[in-house]
Amino acid sequence: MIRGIELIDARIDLVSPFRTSFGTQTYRDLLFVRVLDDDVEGWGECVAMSEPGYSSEYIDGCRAMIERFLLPFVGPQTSAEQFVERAKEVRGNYMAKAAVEAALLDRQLRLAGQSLAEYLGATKDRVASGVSVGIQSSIDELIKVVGGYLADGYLRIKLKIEPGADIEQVRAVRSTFGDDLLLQVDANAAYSVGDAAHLAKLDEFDLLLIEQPLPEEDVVGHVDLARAVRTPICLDESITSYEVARGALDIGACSIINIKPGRVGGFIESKRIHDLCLDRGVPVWCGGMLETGVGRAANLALAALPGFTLPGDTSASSRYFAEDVTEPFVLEGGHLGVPTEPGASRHPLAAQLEKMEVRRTSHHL
Ligand code: OSB
Ligand code: MG
Repeated sequence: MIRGIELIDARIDLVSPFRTSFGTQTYRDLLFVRVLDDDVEGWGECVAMSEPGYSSEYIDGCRAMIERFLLPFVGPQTSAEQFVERAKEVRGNYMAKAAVEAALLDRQLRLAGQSLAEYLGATKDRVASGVSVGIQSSIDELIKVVGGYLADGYLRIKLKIEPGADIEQVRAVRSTFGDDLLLQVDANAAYSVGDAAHLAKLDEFDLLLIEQPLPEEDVVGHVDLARAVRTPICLDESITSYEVARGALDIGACSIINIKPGRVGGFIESKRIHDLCLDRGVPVWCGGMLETGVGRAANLALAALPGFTLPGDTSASSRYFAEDVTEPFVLEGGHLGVPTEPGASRHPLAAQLEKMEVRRTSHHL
């Protein structure tokens, strides 16, 4: 029986600043949902960032959303599936919902002795890891950073780009590391449709995809762009649900989808999007939000589904943190192992969490 829920705020330093077209992160504010049951506990990680730069959600807003509107949906025996149904009356707020869903899933799967991978229908026991490389201060620095990740064994490189830091950066990485390197770019919505001719200059570099070149709301703009460039368009920010995914594919806004559970309201919705894409032969890959091991464990289970045919942003703990809040995820031959233990999340190590914790609020049912 669920007795209560805790919301835990913490902060963890990143090993190096992470610069994107929407800002620079040097640390990660964290929000965990901890469901307290008689026998087990369930953990979920909220992936919202401190500020609403990637999407409209942000950590403090998610905490308020969860406390005021989502916790009332959780009773002593509420399953993740029931929570998802009940939470439909709250619009949007995907990352807040996903954090509660993950904690409930973790609780019920631990009670049932089942792993999230098995629950979702995973077919792989390890997943290929890519790495997302922030915008660097110079091309020399970029080459050094990419070279370091390749030496670590990462199987795919994603370069963050923005106007003024795009074509020459990609050219340098392609010419330094060769044509066999799996390479893609992510603009985080930094361009407009008028930049189509500029973005078409990326075509000569044989990228796997261009991720979210235009604003989240400009799904239709991506249709025009997709016709003007040869490189496949992949959507991240725009895809907030199964319905948006279906519509975007129907109109030709993208030919690849980055699935992030937080962005679409959870793992149950992620699985629906995966199944749709698998059915249509559309490749998907698992994105990331600089998660700790708590959320990374669940992402790896998702990435083990058969439709995840491209390497994801599921990097090892050491790419982000000197010390993860959980036992670290370690790269082995360019892959991360898919957790097989019962549950959805890897739980924090008490001593680690203690060092990072900022505050904790308890809610009794
Ligand atoms: O757009 O994919 C993104 C990180 C934070 C917010 C948005 C994005 C990212 C990344 C890094 O690209 C993914 C990761 O390594 O977790
Ligand atoms: Mg992205």
